[in-house]
Amino acid sequence: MAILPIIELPDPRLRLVSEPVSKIDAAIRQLMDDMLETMYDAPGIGLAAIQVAVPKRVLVVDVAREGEEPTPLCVANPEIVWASEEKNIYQEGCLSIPEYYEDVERPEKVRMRYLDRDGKTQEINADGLLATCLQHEIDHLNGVLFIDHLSRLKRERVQKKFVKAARLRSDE
Ligand code: GNR
Ligand code: NI
Repeated sequence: MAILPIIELPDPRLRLVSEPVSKIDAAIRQLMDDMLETMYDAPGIGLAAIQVAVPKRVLVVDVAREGEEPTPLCVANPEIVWASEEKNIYQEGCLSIPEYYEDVERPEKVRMRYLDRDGKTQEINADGLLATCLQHEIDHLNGVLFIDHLSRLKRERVQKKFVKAARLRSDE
């Protein structure tokens, strides 16, 4: 297992559309394990492969709270097969946009089809924080960030702040 570096805004790779996985082999399982370790270390409740610079349709989540039994979920090639009309608002954050949090509205419940760590097709119903987190991660696989769900003013303000921070780092 390994902790991988997490890429951050304004890294253009965050805008890539990730490629489906053709089969779950040892390398994909290794990637999933490394992503879980990276996510727990951060700490975060979800991580998409592109956040560790791998443009494959792979994500991991665990929304169990501290002190609770861990509930890791490893996902490849996810598809939302149903989303509720009812919406939910959660304050979201992203490991690729550190220390920025905003409310985002998304469907409250979703049904997701995916390949598990053994390459078996699965479907799960998710609601609450898990539903929000899965939608946030699937957005990453499509090059979409949670700030894309905010007003243009807010999005551009955050983007500029991170461009400036990157410039200051490279000027050192
Ligand atoms: O750790 C994370 N917390 C979070 C909180 C609300 C909604 C979504 C998330 S996902 C985020 C980790 C991350 O950036 N995943 O891509
Ligand atoms: Ni994120």
